[in-house]
Amino acid sequence: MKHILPDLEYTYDALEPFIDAKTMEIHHTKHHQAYIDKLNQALENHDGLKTKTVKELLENLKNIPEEIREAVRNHGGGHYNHSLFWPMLKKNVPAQGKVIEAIKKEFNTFDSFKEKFADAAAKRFGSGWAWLVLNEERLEIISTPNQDNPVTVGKTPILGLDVWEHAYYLKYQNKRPEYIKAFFEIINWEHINRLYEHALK
Ligand code: MN3
Repeated sequence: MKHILPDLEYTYDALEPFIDAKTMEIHHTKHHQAYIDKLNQALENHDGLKTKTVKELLENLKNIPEEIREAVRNHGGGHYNHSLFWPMLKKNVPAQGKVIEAIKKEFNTFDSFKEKFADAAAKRFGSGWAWLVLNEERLEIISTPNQDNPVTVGKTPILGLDVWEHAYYLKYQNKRPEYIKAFFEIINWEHINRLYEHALK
């Protein structure tokens, strides 16, 4: 089983003006595709791993043969992170549902959640991701370097933001905080709510 690029559920210009169409197209067809190609390449001589989902590979990273562990971590992580990220994005979805109630409970107010999440995203040095995760029963904000995914440390991603420069540089150049601010306008809270309810089970 080869890993393949998932289709987007929307057109490349669907997130304009918050994320431009060109960035979306390159990000999906070039960057995401490259992670998949390199993951498939790494798994080429490891038939036992070819039946595993990318999530299973990342959950069990320590059991991956050492000679391909870094490749699976980076390229498998890149594939999984982006596969999670695309459906998290949609314009004009109101912030409501069980996950919003849980966010308010954990972070006092929705604004203070936004502030903490934006802070984690802004302070991630170099390339990486900011996440809202479920850790046991509680929501938590973390960030990860490179393409590391929270499942490797036993946490369930609920919301994620790609803060690699390739995610925003064409439109925002070095202004990562402006990209982070725009992100809050395009969160598909219906989808995030489904991820949260699923994670609770
Ligand atoms: Mn990316």
